[in-house]
Amino acid sequence: MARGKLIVFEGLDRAGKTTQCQMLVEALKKDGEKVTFMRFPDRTTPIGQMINSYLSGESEQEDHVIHLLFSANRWEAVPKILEAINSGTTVIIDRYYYSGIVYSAAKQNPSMTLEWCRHPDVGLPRPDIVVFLHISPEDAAKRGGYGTERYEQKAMQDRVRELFKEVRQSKEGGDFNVIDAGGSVEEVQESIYDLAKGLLEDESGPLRTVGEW
Ligand code: NYM
Repeated sequence: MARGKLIVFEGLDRAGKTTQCQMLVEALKKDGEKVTFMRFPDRTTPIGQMINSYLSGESEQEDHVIHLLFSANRWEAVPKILEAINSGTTVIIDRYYYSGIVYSAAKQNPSMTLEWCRHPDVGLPRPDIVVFLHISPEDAAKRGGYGTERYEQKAMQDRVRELFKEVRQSKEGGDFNVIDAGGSVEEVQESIYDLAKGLLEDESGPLRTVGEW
């Protein structure tokens, strides 16, 4: 039996990741593919609840601590991810460690470089592809401004945008497929669907792990 694939969606807030992820899951299910959906942060676990409380502003956390909690929230899901993939189910994830490193590094805490931030995630399952939904600041603004959670302010988003660029130029940058998210929901969906179908038809070697930069 062929293993399932690991597909990650990334992008800035307001890029439409969640909508597109869910549409892809539905479309692939309709085709008879075995697919499962996950998202990070997974706010349902005890660690996820601490993250949720931090993001909503109900609690404070030291910068390194919250960073490590986000990473721990991914590590606690690894057995589930591997189990699905090994049983032939494709896993589609809304945000992964790339968000983990860019949002933390965007805080500009002097000791939290991209490299430092990335370290706790080394060894995680490495996605077969990353679907990066690219949205211009103008299009993001047209989508009605940001929400009220921590990190959803313009200056932070601008830094996140720059840091995502750095990640896309890194050693694992080749995993990224940049999709213009400025079009209609249907247009964007079509490009993503084609990309995913291509991947599902591909023979793939063993699942890789996230390596050191
Ligand atoms: N976020 C997300 C992080 O700061 N670190 C992480 O590791 C992850 C996965 O959480 N603004 C941030 C990015 C978002 C926020 O995500 C909540 P969402 O997809 O809006 O629930």
